[in-house]
Amino acid sequence: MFGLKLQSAVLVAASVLALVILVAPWPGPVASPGEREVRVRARQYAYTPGVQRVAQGDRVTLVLEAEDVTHGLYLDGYDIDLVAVPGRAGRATFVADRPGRFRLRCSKVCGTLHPFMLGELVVAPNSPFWRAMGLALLAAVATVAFLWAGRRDPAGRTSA
Ligand SMILES: [Cu+2]
Repeated sequence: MFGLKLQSAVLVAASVLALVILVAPWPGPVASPGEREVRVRARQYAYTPGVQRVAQGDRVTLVLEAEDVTHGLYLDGYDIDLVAVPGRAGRATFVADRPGRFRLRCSKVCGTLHPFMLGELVVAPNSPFWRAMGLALLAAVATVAFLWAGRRDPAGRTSA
């Protein structure tokens, strides 16, 4: 009887924890991977916005718009190079499969301060991946706890 109660308690606790892992708000800028269009406006000598955020796994279309002169955008880590002329945007699509912070820099000489024309792309770790890892870990711990609770049953009774 005691074992049964303990096993039920383990089951209830595991279910509650699983629910928490599944629905708890993810602390990050974006919730889940998907299609994402990232627009960057370029003018001497800055990108707007200066920092872009996507989620790991996102299929990102990077669009570069030049507002004054011809600008480029080289994305470190992903080896993407775009060129935009005023009125004609440059674009490239890629899968943001690596998390981290990646530097953007202008790849077309656009004036005296061209070397300082920088930006950043932040690829946030994928939340479904970490939720799945959390669930897998919970399942392992709950299984061990459930079996342990069953062994404590004085009557040797186990329930599945
Ligand atoms: Cu430039």
